[in-house]
Amino acid sequence: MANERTFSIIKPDAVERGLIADILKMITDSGLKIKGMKMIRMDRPKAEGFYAVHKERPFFGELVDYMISGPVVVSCLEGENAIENYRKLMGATNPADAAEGSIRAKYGQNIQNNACHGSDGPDTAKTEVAYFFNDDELVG
Ligand code: 3AN
Repeated sequence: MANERTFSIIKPDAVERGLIADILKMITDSGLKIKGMKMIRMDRPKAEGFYAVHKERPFFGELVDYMISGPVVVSCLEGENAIENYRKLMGATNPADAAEGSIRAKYGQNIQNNACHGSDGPDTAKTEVAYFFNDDELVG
């Protein structure tokens, strides 16, 4: 599999608990390379746009409230099979179901406050990277 890019968010609950460095270490130790990274605080329209696919879900409002509740670290990650490898490293959406040693098993608190986001396929990866980064910010 050729080099691939994916998009990651270290979510507000993890930033708040001082876990940025721990999570980034797990990411880089796994072999993924950081192409671009920044700390931002999303406003409501930005978060609503990002999670637009979940608009009809009952948890949408709370999810958006949570994602704008504090700063997040967004990054573009690159590596062989990056999308699938990062999904594996994160573990299942619900930390209670996440494989031992995964980011969500270690640091997730519940199905909403689950520490991190990673793109779920090539199309979303492209869209999500472009939603947060200009080409000249992907310098790594
Ligand atoms: P993933 O982030 O593993 O791809 P998605 O895309 O199904 O999972 O969900 C997006 C985000 O919505 C999750 N990361 C989580 O924060 C939140 N979420 C998903 N399912 C629920 C749920 N049943 N209740 C509350 N929040 C949820």
